[in-house]
Amino acid sequence: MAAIRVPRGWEFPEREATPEHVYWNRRRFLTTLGTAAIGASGFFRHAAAADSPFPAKRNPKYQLDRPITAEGPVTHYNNFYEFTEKKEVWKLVDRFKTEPWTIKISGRVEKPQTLDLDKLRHWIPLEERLYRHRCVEAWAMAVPWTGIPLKALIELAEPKADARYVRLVSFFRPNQAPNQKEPQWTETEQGSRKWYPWPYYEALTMAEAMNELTFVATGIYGHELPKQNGAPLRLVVPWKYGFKSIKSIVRIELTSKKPGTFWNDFAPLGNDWFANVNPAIPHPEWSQATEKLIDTGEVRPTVLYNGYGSFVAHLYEKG
Ligand SMILES: Nc1nc2c(c(=O)[nH]1)N[C@H]1C(S)=C(S)[C@@H](COP(=O)(O)O)O[C@H]1N2
Ligand SMILES: [Mo]
Repeated sequence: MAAIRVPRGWEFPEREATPEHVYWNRRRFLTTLGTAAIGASGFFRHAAAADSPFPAKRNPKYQLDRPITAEGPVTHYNNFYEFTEKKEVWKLVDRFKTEPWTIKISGRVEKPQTLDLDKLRHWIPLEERLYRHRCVEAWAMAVPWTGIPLKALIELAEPKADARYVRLVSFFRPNQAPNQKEPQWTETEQGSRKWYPWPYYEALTMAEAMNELTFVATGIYGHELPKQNGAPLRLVVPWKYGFKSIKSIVRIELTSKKPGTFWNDFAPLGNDWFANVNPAIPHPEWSQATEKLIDTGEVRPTVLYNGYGSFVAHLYEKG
């Protein structure tokens, strides 16, 4: 269902000419206007679809150590290379069709599934969680996601005993995602020129995938995910660098062998397979000791596992 379009404060054209820090500071003044606009579009959507799962109840277990990042920056400063290698993904997503959407769960499972996302949202109750989000590029934000634990999806398919990894795959639609069109070549950090191995793919160990933190989001800030944030369904693994949190998932495959991952295969230096946030391991081109909040510009020390050690450190301790 299409949302009713309400112009938002941050879409005013003068932003093009505004230096970034001034723009984001001014954006904070506009929050009131933005919230009112979202509230209105939300109201009409819900009136038309009485069974809307939004907004979902917040799960109080997951607490932040910083304010929630303003919505404008979170939805207008994105990494989504299928569309562009620049941050302004939101300008290029119009042709991307996220409805209808099905997700296949296959591989080492008793009951392979083809799930219709629209139905799924109503079968499994959604919850909201506040998570820190840290990109390998050393910027960070704090986001209210709406979704379900990945575990709930995996359990629908009944994993076999030899399932050891979970591989997740994004869409391949060159006609809808301009940066998937060939021929376009890019320079890797290692100096060789090669084309991205679309579609984007990621993987977790089974224990990581079943961890309570591992989340799949269909929403953000109390409404559906915008396309630039990975609609209609994206992974959220908050103790890992953002590239693990694969967007717009079409396939989930349980495997017994370790699958490759997009960034680790393409440019392994700085893009570790596990990619756990770690201030002590620098990227080859920059330190990971600190991170910069995208809305305020505040610089904070990076925390091991992005501060989620109490949930996940046991996964990596040698026994
Ligand atoms: N399919 C796909 N998923 C992706 C990416 C991508 O380019 N394609 N970029 C990743 C990176 S590097 C980050 S930091 C996060 C960014 O998520 P956000 O734009 O919602 O903040 O998405 C990740 N998921
Ligand atoms: Mo990232």
